[in-house]
Amino acid sequence: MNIRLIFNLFLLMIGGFVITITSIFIGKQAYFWLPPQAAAESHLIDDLFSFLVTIGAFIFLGVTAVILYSVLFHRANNYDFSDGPHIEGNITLEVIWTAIPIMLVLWIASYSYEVYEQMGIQGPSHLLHLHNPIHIQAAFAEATETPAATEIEIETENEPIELEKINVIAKQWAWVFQYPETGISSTELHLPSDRRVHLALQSEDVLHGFYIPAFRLKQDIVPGKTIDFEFTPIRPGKYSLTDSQYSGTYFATMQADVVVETPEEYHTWLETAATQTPSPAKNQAATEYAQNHNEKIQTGWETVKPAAPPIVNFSG
Ligand SMILES: [Cu+2]
Repeated sequence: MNIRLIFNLFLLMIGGFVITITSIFIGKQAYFWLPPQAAAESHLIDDLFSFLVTIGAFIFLGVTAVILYSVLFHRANNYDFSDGPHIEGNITLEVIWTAIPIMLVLWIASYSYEVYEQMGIQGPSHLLHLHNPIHIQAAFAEATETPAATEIEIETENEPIELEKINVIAKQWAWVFQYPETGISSTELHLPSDRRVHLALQSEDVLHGFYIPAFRLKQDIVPGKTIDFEFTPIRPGKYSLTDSQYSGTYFATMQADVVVETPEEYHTWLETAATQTPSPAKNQAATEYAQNHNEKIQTGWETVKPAAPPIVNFSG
């Protein structure tokens, strides 16, 4: 072994070690770049994010280190204009640089899917549809068993006993939250902490997106469909809900406050809201539309007329 080879191997080992440690450190930092973890699901997402940042940092630092090594140790001499060595191909190298990215992509995909499964945000009914219906046998399954039947039993067993049910209505441009058990409505979303919440998402007009960054949850609301959505808020506080799908002129005003409070405070809020007579809520889209239509100079460009301000018990 010559000195050069020993030096290179030593450098590779030291470099690999330093880059690995640094990448893990950067990955841990990723937790601080995001809003507070206000729902149980946010931990899963943040772990996944940290994992992706670690891999990203490792690749970035690895590539940068190789470039630096080449620049420092393999620099051509001044006035050396000759061509580099003619390399025809290297099967081993090509197999390696194809196999590693494939494995990496499969690893990221399976981990992401696992996180999605663990979140169970579509509720137990959705999980049933993911599996094979009773009539259709999977291509690889033994014909003697009906796996779907056992699947159903497991789902009902796991079903949470206490589910807080809330209807969410999205329209141009307002969010309305209905609490069917008490019959009250609100333009502010109040949620009890440490309870599994079941939302039934509906749109009255176009596509909207239910997005609460502090919960790391985002779901499109498709008109003409009721979408079941489940999660568990864990951290009392005030967060914001925004529309993640562009839905027209006053889309930017489609925001609502999300208040997570202890179950006791939540029930007090429900009781207080029930005593209030329903009245039209303040609606920025309707206000801005009226203002624009009262101005002396009219552009003549028509816009979608906002829905009337929602009539709710509680308007924040
Ligand atoms: Cu919208």
